[in-house]
Amino acid sequence: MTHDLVIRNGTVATATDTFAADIGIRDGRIVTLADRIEGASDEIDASGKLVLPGGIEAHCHIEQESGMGLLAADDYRTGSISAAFGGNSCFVPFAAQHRGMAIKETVELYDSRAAPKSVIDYSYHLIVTDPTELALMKELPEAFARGITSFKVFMTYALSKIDDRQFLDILSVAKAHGALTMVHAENNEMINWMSERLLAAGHEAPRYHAPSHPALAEEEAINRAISLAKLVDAPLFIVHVSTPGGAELVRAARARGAKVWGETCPQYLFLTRDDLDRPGSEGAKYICSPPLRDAATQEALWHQVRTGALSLVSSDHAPYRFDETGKFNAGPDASFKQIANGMPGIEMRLPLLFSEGVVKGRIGLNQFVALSATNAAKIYGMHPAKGTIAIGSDADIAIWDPEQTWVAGEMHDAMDYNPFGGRPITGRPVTVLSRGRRVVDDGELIAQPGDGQFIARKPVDLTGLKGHQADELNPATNFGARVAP
Ligand code: DUC
Ligand code: ZN
Ligand code: ZN
Repeated sequence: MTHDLVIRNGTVATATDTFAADIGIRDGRIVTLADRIEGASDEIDASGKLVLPGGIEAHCHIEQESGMGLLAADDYRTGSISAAFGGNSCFVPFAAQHRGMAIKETVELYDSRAAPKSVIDYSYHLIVTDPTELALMKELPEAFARGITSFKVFMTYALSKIDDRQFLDILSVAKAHGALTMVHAENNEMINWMSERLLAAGHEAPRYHAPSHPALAEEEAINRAISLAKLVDAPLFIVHVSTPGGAELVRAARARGAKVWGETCPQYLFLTRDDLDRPGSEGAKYICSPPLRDAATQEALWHQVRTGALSLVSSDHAPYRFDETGKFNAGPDASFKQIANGMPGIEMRLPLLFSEGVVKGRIGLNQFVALSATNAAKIYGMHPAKGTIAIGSDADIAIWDPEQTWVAGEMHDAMDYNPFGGRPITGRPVTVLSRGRRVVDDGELIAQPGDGQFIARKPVDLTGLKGHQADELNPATNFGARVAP
């Protein structure tokens, strides 16, 4: 069999196995795994390297306006390049509907942003803030039909939040079509109440962002979101879980058979609220929501990751520069409530997870692969085309030098700071392929903007979903009331 490219002499790892093999690639897909593959027009020597599925970054904000209308610093060119240097061969940013905007218009806008610029494959999660009848009945099903199979909602932020009734509507539509609902789960009124009291007492500095978003606000909202999903028996994904209590709720729901998954993010594993207390206005760099917590929370979240309660570690790359175009768009003296929420991390996610997770023995290599690629591919409907190394899968591959030591500095994103800067790291992705094309080769960018393709995703896998639909929705027990999906 002829191959376009062979990766030789590497140690291959998937979410389950680690083995020595050559990988033969033809027409962008893996067609041969063998001890030794003879002859190829092109080859990469991976001696001493790890050959892993390319990372899938499933939570990032690229060329997206926040609920407040603030545009992220990275567009699809810089965002995808930074993702690739961080070991990713595919990403799934958000396509954000703002109130008054049609879903169709939203998707077309993001197509126009992504298609000409992305160097890696991409899809979108739709953010839904205006679930009109048209959106629920026609536009969300249409988006789903073209392969956008996850819809995100917010339980907080005045301009983005939906109420519980709207949440139920979206969950039911998603369930009917096989889409997955994602949620930013924090109790809006607990946050507003705390913020108002803090500000009234003159506490405006970045450090007060942490107490303004209590852990209980997250736990209450996760519990409510899971309850709403259970009422209609719909699958649910909790984004950026920052509390052990929240992770326990996810674990417990799944243990009872519900399709409820969650992720945490590098900022909750590697930073603490002490970072909000940095001198001057530096603390603004560390404002994100949910907020950074404490060292005990970090350890507890590692436990939740290691023991499988949380299925992904995603970056939540939300890049706002440390200037008036980003963090301080409300002015140089902005209070913690006005400073833009979010920090970059798309290029740091996997090196941090490898260095602090695999090298330090907190997780094994196969779990690293699961957390960085395979679980995202499965949860978001891209497996087995993406997220693994198998015959027939896309040749989305990251070749890692597991021993390279380096210090985190400037990244390839459009940012002017790296919240993880100065950290010593062991292990680095050196070559990244997307469908067999070199995106990054030996630390050099090869791909061109526009080389990435939109990936139409499959419905969420509901196999084994244990029925949680409430009795009250059962026509046999609901006294004849008609409860439409
Ligand atoms: N939620 C996110 O998912 N990202 C940035 C800010 C936020 O609140
Ligand atoms: Zn969020
Ligand atoms: Zn986010």
